[in-house]
Amino acid sequence: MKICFVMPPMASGYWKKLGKKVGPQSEPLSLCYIASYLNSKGYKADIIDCIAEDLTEEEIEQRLREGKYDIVGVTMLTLMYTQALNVCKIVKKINPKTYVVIGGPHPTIAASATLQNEKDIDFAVIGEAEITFYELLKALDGEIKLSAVDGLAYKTNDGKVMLNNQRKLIDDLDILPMPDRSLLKMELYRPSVSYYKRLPAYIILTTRGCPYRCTFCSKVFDKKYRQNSVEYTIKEMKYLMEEFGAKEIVFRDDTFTMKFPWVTEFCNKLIEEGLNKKIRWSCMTRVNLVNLEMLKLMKKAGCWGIHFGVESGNQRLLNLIKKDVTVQQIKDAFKWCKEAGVETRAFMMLGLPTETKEESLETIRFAKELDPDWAQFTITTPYPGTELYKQANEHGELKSIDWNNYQTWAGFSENDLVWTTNGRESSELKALQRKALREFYFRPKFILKKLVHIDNLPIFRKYVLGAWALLTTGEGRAME
Ligand code: B12
Repeated sequence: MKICFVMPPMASGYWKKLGKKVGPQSEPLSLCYIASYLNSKGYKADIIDCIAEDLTEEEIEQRLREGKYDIVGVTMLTLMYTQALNVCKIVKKINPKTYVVIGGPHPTIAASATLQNEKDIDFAVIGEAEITFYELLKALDGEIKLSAVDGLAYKTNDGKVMLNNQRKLIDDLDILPMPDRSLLKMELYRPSVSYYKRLPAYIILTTRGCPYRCTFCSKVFDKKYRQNSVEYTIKEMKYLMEEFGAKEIVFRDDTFTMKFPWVTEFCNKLIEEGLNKKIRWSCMTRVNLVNLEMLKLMKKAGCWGIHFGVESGNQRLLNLIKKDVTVQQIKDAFKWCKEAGVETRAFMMLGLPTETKEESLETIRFAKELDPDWAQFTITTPYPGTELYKQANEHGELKSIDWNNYQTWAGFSENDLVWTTNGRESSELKALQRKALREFYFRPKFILKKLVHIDNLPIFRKYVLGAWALLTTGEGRAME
């Protein structure tokens, strides 16, 4: 069976405009994991990344036609719904007999509705897909029954949607083969401008699942936290260095430092093997999952930056979104990072449920007071399947279920917000997002700090690019 996985083209709005200038070209590791697993079982799966390759609809059709695939899998984030569906339509136009499978965050929470509404989709995989997809192939070959494939949703001949049993989570992530990046055109990928110091910089994911309960987060992998072994992770780093010349790794895990013993072992291994001198890295975690001692060790092991989901500086709002951290914990984490010499990024949210305009301004002031090296201000967007989505009409009004508009960067697009909390206007929050970014980044203190640390031309170039994008990208402006 000839298999192809497709990352659909970029959604409209921010990701196509501001994102194209300074945003990431991110390796589709989800597809790489599944394809590598299938290939290790003797199948032949390709990947087409329409975002990185910047493919037009005609080019996508041509590539799919040439491949003569029997089954095509398409990733679906909520924001990419229409783009993903377009790919499914193209597949069916070329050959109605080709099976179309969707997977990823959106089908994971809305498998039945999506299958019911869209005639060009045959199967939806819910959650982790490596084993489910493999068993689906066996079912299509007649070896097992479709109804026996856990984690699968499908349509029967009479159009009824069937939802099979839930798939058991993979306990030991090391059983999965390392994502085979040779399936991708690796020269096309780079993180967004503020996420790296040196290129090539590539992403690795070491974990799945998160036990925390933030109301805005789309849970793809359930609560159970699982992590690759230190050995597996270091092998993956070495592979990226040797095969693709990686100078830097961006760990994209939501909570990289959940297990202190893991972090200690990982850092000690990097130092022991002298890898801390050869490769630098950054990661993402929560403020309650770091301490000064650990940060100093991480710095020694080559970690240059940590990104924290701060969201707000207001304790009432932090409690309301079930962030389970205190304002003091936030302040401590940023202070310790400074002490350890680790750069920081604060992810902030504007327009949280019940947030007043004064509280939004407080969030911007708090970000400046924390004084991280980078700050990101996104607009609260209730994604389907989240607790926030369920509460949306209690604290405000959900104005659209056009998934194209579910943009956290709406301040940089023409669309109105899909949701605002009671008493707040879309236009006010969009303007606030632009104000927050400009106020944060165009402070003399910030500019001076960055200028002092410029030690090579590419770094200078990326700062200019970032500043230019902020100045020239905004609502109503023409953005090529
Ligand atoms: C890296 C990342 C990004 C990267 C790259 C995304 C990409 N192209 O893969 C960047 C920075 C570009 C990004 C951007 C955004 N992201 Co993002 N991102 C992630 C992150 C941290 C990791 C994704 C990942 O690689 N996971 C590892 C792989 C193995 O897991 P996976 O992707 O879920 O894939 C597994 C299954 O879902 C499934 N699967 C996935 N695809 C497919 C396809 C088929 C055919 C099948 C069968 C199965 C399948 O099988 C995979 C293996 O088991 C996740 C959070 C997370 N921890 O997963 C958020 C996440 C995916 N992002 C999210 C969001 C909201 C966004 C943005 C909208 C954010 C914004 N601020 O605007 C944008 C949208 C960008 C766009 N293209 O339109 C949400 C998605 C919610 C939703 N309902 O769609 C997530 C889940 C975060 C969250 N918890 O809320 N993101």
